[in-house]
Amino acid sequence: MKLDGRVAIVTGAGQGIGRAIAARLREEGASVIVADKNAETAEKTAAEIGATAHVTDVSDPDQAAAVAAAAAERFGKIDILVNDAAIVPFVPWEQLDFTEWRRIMSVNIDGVFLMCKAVYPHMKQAGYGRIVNLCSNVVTAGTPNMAHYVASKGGVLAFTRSLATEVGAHGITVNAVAPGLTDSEGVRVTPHNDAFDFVVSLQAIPRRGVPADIAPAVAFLASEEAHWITGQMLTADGGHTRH
Ligand code: 4PL
Repeated sequence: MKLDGRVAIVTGAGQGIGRAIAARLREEGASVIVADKNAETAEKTAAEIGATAHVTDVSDPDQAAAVAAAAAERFGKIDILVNDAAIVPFVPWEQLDFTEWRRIMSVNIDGVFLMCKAVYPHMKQAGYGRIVNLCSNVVTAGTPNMAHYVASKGGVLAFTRSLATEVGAHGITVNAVAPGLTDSEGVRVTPHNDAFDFVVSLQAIPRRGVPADIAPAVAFLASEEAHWITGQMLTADGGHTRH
């Protein structure tokens, strides 16, 4: 299998796209740490896929450092970091205030920064690493009712390119995967759930995206064979956006 012997941390892996990614990395042979702020879903998912649960709020510097330390302690190294943890809000611009803006930024962009900082010393020392950041096709589509989320994902994309440039000499690649609207638990509880018919009508492939549609793109970028690809965004959205 592609990821035999590899050690991966997947944030936001208790449910949704993160769960599908964690399951896929396990199927490819990796040891996986399911990091999620929700202890119940983290433990349930970890038990179901044969992974290790770690309760982690990625917006907290100490907790981000702790999950990296726990992974390194248990498995001796960290080969792969998938930054999936994110909040998916639905707030029209006129209702958007600074408290809500900061709530999204603290997880969606601060969390990516903190997790990259936490794993970097381990990857640098090994001379190998694969970082995959979950972005979104909203950075291309300019999707409404989530300007703060769109800004956070634009930040993730730009950060991905810049970090890739700084760490390439250490054998570390940094890429982004951009899903479109995907039928996950996080989306289902928001009014985005009512947008599926419209979004499907824009896609080249006319059906709802599901978490398992996203995982293969992440597994590829997390593999050794993606070694010449870095600083890129791979869109996996059924052809909704083309750019
Ligand atoms: C096209 O990432 O990509 C709604 C909600 N619509 O979170 C997303 C689209 C949403 C998206 C997203």
